[in-house]
Amino acid sequence: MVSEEEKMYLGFDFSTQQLKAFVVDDNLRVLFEEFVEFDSALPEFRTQKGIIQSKDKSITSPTIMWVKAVDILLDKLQIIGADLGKVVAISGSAQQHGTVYWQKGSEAVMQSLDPSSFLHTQLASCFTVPNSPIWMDSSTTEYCRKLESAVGGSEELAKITGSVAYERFSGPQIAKIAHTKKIAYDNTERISLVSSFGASLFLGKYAPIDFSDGSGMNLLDIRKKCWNSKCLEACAPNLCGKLGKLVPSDEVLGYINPYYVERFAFNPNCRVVSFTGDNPASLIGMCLKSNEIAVSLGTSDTIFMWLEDAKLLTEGHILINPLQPDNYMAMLCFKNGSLIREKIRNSMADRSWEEFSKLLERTPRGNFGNMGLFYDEIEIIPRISGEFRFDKMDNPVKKFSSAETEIRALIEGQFVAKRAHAEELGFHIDSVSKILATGGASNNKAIVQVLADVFNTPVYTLKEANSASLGGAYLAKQGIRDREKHSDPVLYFQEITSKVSLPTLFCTPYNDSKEIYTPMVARYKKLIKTISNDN
Ligand code: ADP
Ligand code: XUL
Repeated sequence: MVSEEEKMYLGFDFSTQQLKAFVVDDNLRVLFEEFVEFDSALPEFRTQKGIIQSKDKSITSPTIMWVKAVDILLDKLQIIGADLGKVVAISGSAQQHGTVYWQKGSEAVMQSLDPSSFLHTQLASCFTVPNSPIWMDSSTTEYCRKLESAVGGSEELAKITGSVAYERFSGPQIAKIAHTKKIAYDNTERISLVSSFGASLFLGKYAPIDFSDGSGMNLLDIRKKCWNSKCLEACAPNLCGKLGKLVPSDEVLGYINPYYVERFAFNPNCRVVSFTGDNPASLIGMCLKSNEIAVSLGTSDTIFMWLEDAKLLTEGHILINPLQPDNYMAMLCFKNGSLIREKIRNSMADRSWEEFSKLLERTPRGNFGNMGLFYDEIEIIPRISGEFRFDKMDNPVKKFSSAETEIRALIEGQFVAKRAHAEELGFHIDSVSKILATGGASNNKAIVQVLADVFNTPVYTLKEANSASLGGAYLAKQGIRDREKHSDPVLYFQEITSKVSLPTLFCTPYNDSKEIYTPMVARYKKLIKTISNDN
């Protein structure tokens, strides 16, 4: 038995570029954190930023690379002194939408793992599709249209699933696999999301898909909380059996697989709680309140907020809420986040964030009217790719005159777009609004200052920028609560997070922000229409 004071909870995040883990104590204070960066720690998979882009433009990640990272990460946690025997529950998060295809018989392999050998050698032949399609892929447009027409149009699909069809969503991705890799699909016994795949590894059985991450598939009826048969049929044959059942995001799935008990000295009573998507997990890790909007600046940039009711969106997504399954969360995702910031940093600021920040701070708010929109990959909202620069008269220009103008144009353009689309989602700025920022770039004060200015709203940050893995650790504790005693999940969550440090004010908008950026948001809306028409 682990005593109350010694209890620990472990949260993972299978993100695009790395696998991360947080160990917290019973008061949810962080004790240990570790990560395995795919490109540098696992160079044999030849990923760039965790992904493989093939000639036909499809974007995948090697499934077995994620498996290999698990063994390495647990070793690293032990090396830094984490006593995994004190972990009473595990949960986690993962990049959303990506799919994993398990070969027939894989569950039996997971149940008879040999602790003296690595996980990845034993699971090497478990995946019928060795490279998992991930959220950055946008090669499934034809399957999106087919899905929408099968249910009576895009609006009807949004009514059922919370989103119109999106290329990266799992339904269209599965449809592409079923169509282009028929034998592999037929040999697939179970399809997991990256989150339920992560849970399966620890459980030693196929873990069910949870409501929140399941909402990112274009397959789940977000009101009835079950698979929609029309959507399943439109995507692939025999899909229901391959997806398995759905569970609330905080469901206890079972005990940890004995492999980890023997190999890493986990307690055999350690429980595995459902994993969920990284954005729902961030909502948990940030303890998001109703007057707050979260802006996550990771590989992708996302915006999300808590919603009591599901509303109909023509852009963006409604997901079932991970803490209270009768509530929802609204989300917008932008593909061109950190990677385009890094690209421009590398070409304009000597590969240094410090230099990038200096140049950004050297230019005035509003950038003398220069505006830029940069999409290295086809953006999700709006569906555009390319680089677009405009002078103060909205005339297109080929190049800006200096590195600092280019850098400010990039950052202002990114946040102006976010504000424009967040307003369409129903976000209103008022005197009590607050932005909570998270993700890799939320440490960068110069970037976050622009976020505060563009939204004309104070931005708070948490001590921990990795809210998705932290959310995984919180979810572990939330999951194993006594459900009779704590029947209201939200009240219980408030109780257990009462000792977590509050977000601190990081950047306050300058007085002239409204005057500068409100017109810029209007300009963005106009420019984006012109660009879309020309594309
Ligand atoms: P993910 O969880 O999607 O892997 P993270 O939230 O860990 O992503 O963020 C990773 C990104 O954070 C990197 O791609 C990097 O560009 C960005 N980043 C890290 N430090 C900084 C910084 N000081 N300024 C701006 N961006 C940063
Ligand atoms: C959300 C999305 C990304 C991924 C990767 O819809 O596609 O945020 O979850 O982080």
